[in-house]
Amino acid sequence: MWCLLLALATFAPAVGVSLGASGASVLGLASPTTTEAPVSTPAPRSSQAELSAGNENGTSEQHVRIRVIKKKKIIMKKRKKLTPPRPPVTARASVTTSPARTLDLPEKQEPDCPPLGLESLRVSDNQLDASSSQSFGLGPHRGRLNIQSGLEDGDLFDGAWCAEQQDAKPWLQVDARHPTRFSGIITQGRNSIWRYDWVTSYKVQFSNDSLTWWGSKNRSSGMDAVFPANSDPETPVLNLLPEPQVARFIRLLPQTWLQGGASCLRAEILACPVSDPNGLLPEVPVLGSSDTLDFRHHDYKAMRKLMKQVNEQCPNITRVYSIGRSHQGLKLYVMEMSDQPGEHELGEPEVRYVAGMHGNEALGRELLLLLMQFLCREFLRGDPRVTRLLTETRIHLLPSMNPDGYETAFHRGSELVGWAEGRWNHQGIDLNHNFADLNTPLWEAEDDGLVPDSVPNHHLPLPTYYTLPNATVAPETRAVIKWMERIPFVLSANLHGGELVVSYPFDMTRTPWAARELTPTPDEAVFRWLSTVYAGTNWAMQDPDRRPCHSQDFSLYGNIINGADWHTVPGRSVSQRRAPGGQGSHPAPLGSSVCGTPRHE
Ligand SMILES: *[C@@H]1O[C@H](CO)[C@@H](O)[C@H](O)[C@H]1NC(C)=O
Ligand SMILES: *[C@@H]1O[C@H](CO)[C@@H](O)[C@H](O)[C@H]1NC(C)=O
Ligand SMILES: *[C@@H]1O[C@H](CO)[C@@H](O)[C@H](O)[C@H]1NC(C)=O
Ligand SMILES: *[C@@H]1O[C@H](CO)[C@@H](O)[C@H](O)[C@H]1NC(C)=O
Ligand SMILES: CC(=O)N[C@H]1CO[C@H](CO)[C@@H](O)[C@@H]1O
Ligand SMILES: [Zn+2]
Repeated sequence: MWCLLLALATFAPAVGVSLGASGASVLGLASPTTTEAPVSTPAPRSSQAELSAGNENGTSEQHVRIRVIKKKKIIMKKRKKLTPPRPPVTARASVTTSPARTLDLPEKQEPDCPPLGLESLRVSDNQLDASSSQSFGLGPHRGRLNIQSGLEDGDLFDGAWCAEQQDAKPWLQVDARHPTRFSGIITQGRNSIWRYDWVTSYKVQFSNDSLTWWGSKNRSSGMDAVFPANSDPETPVLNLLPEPQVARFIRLLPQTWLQGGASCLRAEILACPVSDPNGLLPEVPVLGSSDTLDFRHHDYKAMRKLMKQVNEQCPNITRVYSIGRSHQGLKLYVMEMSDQPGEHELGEPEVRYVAGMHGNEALGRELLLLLMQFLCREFLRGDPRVTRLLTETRIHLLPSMNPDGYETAFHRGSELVGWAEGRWNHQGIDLNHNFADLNTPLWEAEDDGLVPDSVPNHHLPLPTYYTLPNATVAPETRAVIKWMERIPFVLSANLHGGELVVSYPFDMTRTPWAARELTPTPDEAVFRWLSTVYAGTNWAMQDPDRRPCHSQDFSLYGNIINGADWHTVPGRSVSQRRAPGGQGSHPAPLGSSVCGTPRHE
């Protein structure tokens, strides 16, 4: 499932209009509704490790900022059962203080076959079948790893396949359509704000004709294998089959489930294509892309190497520099692309793209790596449009603002990482909410009639609390702020995972605590135009058949939205857009991403 999410924010042109202000991040004002930007949240998934860490310590509030993407009431309906009492919301509420995770990563589980594509939708709805379903919204087509519920339970977009309560022998079936070597199964429980449902054990059966079935046997006992499944709604649990089986159909047969709950699950099947010697079935379509672009995922070393290569290929228009280090000491590399690398030329607008502030959101990072390769290649080819872009602007690409988080998520693998692991920086801080709130002081000054005579409406200084040495500001955030102070950016974009939409400022509602409210900047028209240009030329956004990430259909509004009208986020990355104390820039987050972390797609 592909959810491109763009948050686009811009700045006031350095000259002229000042755009009102900036994204703001209230390092502290996090109201319960604002724990997460809907934008950037791939999915409310939580990993077991984190939940248990929290339970031990009673300090896991940060990990339970789960219910992103949704509205206020939802967030307030936190799952008490799993959540230790949450400390009162204080100035630090927006900061997550997870028990410091080290980069000693659990062994990477290397399933031998790739996902069949329940999550990615390569497996279509009509390949999924079930013994029964509680409702259409809980049908077999919803039994896909990482799928999320809509706002309400009971609508068409529920968060799992659920068998009817009275179904004594429930099963979920996948028709791979071709002989396939099944090697493993990954399951999750039901994604819901209101209910707990998950399967605690299941059996697996196979068939070539959907009539005759055989089971996966336990090698030691010779009996049907019973696989241990989930113990919370979100953590993906992988079971490799004792013996991979070649068949066309596979069924998961829940044996036990959470008491008081129903047989609900979301799954991914690991499967390798096999050739069909009899040629009775249509050829297995070749996976992958015919595009010559390099679609691998790049970990830190590979990313650094690729940036170096681009620099070597296009020395005249590129420069690689670092704006600082992550908490764990990884450099935050930027690729600068312009005709005079290293120089600010008068009148040449400075633009920046930032990806990967949520470390586990992989797509933005890959898109920026592709963009730098594209600009280099097209420049060498003499493409006039690219040449003009490089001559008349100075572009800065930061593919990974949270490299520590990425490494964590990358090593775990996309199917098993869950939504939380690697999302925050190593200290547990959500970089997307870690910037200073510049909106509030500006709006207060406006209300007092002080703008623009006594208080400027751009180049706002950082609030004092934010500049104290003990302020909870991540090293990654500090690095980006310094960067913004050093370079007079006029436009910026952040790429996120989550929804497929361009979101533009403001991101914070002017009415305190309002969950959503149209909050335009003075440059509303410019932002709408920029966002529309992006959305209008984005192939995935223009695809009429695309499936929404959640239930909200942004295509009704041209795939763009005012951030605050979507979901207020004080202290969202959008705040980045505001160069604190810096140039009159309104950085714009431009997000792109996926409902999950793409790996095999
Ligand atoms: C297989 O059998 C062994 C011994 O009876 C048991 O411990 C194990 O849990 C079984 N595994 C599965 C997947 O059924
Ligand atoms: C199912 O089909 C596969 C591939 O055609 C074949 O190798 C396998 O033996 C069949 N299994 C059964 C039980 O018929
Ligand atoms: C870089 O610039 C130099 C000097 O202008 C020129 O000779 C060279 O061909 C350029 N190289 C590339 C790869 O454009
Ligand atoms: C941070 O330092 C300031 C002044 O040094 C102090 O007043 C404030 O209480 C400190 N804040 C925290 C959260 O420790
Ligand atoms: C307050 C508390 O219980 N802190 C504990 C949190 O967990 C770490 C690691 O398990 C312990 O070292 C702390 O003492
Ligand atoms: Zn994000």
